[in-house]
Parts: sequence; C-alpha cells; structure tokens
Amino acid sequence: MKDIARRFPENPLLMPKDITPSNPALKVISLLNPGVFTFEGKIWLVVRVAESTAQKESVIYFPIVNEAGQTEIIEVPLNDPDLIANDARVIKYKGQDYLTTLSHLRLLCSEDGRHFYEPDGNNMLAGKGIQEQFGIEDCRVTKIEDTYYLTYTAVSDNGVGVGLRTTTDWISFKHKGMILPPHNKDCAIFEEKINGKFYALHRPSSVEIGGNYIWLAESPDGVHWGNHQCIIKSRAGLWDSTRVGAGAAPIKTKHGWLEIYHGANGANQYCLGAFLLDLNDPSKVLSRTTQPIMVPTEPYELSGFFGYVVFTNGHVVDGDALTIYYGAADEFVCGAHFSINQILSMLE
Ligand code: MAN
Repeated sequence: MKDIARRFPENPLLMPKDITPSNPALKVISLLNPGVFTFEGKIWLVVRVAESTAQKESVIYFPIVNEAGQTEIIEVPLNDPDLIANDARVIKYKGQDYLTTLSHLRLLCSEDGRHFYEPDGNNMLAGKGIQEQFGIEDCRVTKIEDTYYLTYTAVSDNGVGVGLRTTTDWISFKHKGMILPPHNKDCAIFEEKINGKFYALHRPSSVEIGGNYIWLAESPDGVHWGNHQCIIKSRAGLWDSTRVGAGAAPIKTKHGWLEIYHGANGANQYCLGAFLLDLNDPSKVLSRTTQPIMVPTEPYELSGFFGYVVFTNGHVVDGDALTIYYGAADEFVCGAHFSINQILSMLE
C-alpha cells in the first residue's frame, strides 16, 4: 500500500548499537517510540530504551526488578511447559505476565533534527517506585506555558497505567504519580487549555465489553482527570480493527485539532491515521481518515524486534510541515515528513 510519508533518507536515525546500556550487565535490545520537544534551540527526543541480556539458544532470559529495586535476570528453558512465549514483547511464566525487556527513557538532542546525540550529563529517566517496576515507556511531551508535561506508560505487576512527571529545566522533575490507572496508555495532553480546562487523549483497554479505544478527559490542573468520553473506536475490517491509540499532542489547525494516531489490526500490524476534533469542543469528532497515512513498507519497518510497526508519539510542526519521529519495527528510531494540508485532505 502506498502512503503519504516522506521518510528521511538517513533512516534509521538511531539503532540499538548507538546507545550505551544503563548497566554493563544489560544489552540494548531496541530503541523506540520517542517523545519530542524543543528546548534551548535544539530538537530533543525522549527515546524509549528497551534492555535485556544477550540471549542464548534453548533458554529465554528476561529482566525483572526485584523488591530491592535491582534488576534480576530470570532464566527459563524454552521447553518449560509453564512458559508461553509467542510474542517477542511479553511472556507468561507460571501464570504470571512479564515483559521480555525493561524500558527506561533517554534524552538525546540535535541541531538539525537528523543527527541526534546524548549531551554530557545525566540523560536517563528511569522507573521509580512500585508502579514503575517493569519500566517506563512511550513518553509524550506537552508544553503548556513554561512547564513540560511528560506522560508515559508505567508498567509493573500491578498493571499498565499512565504516569506523569513535569519539568521546566529538564534537570529536576516533579513526580506526579499515576494519573490514569491500569489498563491505560497512549496519553497525550493538549498543548493549550480549552475554556480554562486541560484536555488529554488516553487509551484505556476494556477486556470484555468494549475494546482498545481512544478517550478524551478533562482536568482543572493537569493531574486530576475526569469527564471521560470515548471518541475513537477500532473499526472492523480496516487497518485499525483491533486497537487505536493517540500519538503526540493534537496539532491546532484552523479546521480543528488534528491528531495523528496508531491503529493495529488482528495481526498486530501498526499503521498511522488521523482524525480531527472540534476546536472548541474536542469531544466532537469532525472527521477521520479511512486509509492510513503511513504504512510499514521499508525493510527497517517490516523487520526488527517486532516487525510491521510504525508508531509515533512525537513530532515538530513548522507551518504546513509536520516532521514525525517514530519507532520502526519496535527497534529503530526514524523520521518522516508530512504536509498537514495533505493529511487534512484525506479526512472523510
Ligand atoms: C505491549 C507492548 C510492549 C510493552 C507492553 C507494556 O505488550 O507495547 O512493547 O512493553 O505493552 O506497555
């Protein structure tokens, strides 16, 4: 299928070998799904770094954080009858769910938006506390006034929810705790208040009735969220038939709030689409693309840690030019350009 993305010729911009592990006992398995912001004249990525140990034949190793807060490696023979390992991302062992990798976030910057590097100093944001014991992932960054809001997936054996940290200087962070409890992820706060209130998109998952849908919430302070409304559902028979989730903060256009989102089908193939929300009342969905705007097509999108994936949660807007940064095949960080007007013309 053809899409309307103009991929960077330099893709992939970042690969696992470009980043040093957080701990010499670990190996960087994949880099994915960066949040994006601009600060002090540079473009910054908040890259998710997923780590484990080097694997060997006939056993599976997976990292866990023990009660003392240290990373421990569990080893299980692949033929263990108590092991279910048919998804590269998650496994079940003795009835318990585990992640195959542990993720933290790493800050990288760039002068030109194409060549990213880790500046001197501490660039690591790691999970903290019992609700982040299995790591933190897929950070969205929203700037409102002088404060940056970081919403990210917080994983532990209690479940998968949305954590919030705020900062003004990217050196000190305020931990606001879990703002949306399990199961919830893909939370993006709008970059402006509407009628005095904060708004956010988020993605709870309902296991029996309902599904993996995008919801809208409002808040007086960016921390306490309520008045939840379901606004975008998966669509049977289409590329987004199984799950949908918001990308980065919606883009304000004169026609409405434009949101780039990901959708996956039953085969776990992830594409990007778009929808438009009313400027004054974002619970009103004005239109949505039937076709995806981006489909995995390049070798680095089709095969990797988890192939056939393009996933975005960060971008830079300059007039009509939208540059998205995205995770490809759950292993590489890439970039692509879009025209906002061309995306708007695909809305139905
Ligand atoms: C899914 C995937 C994984 C992720 C877990 C927890 O299984 O998105 O990459 O680690 O959810 O968020």
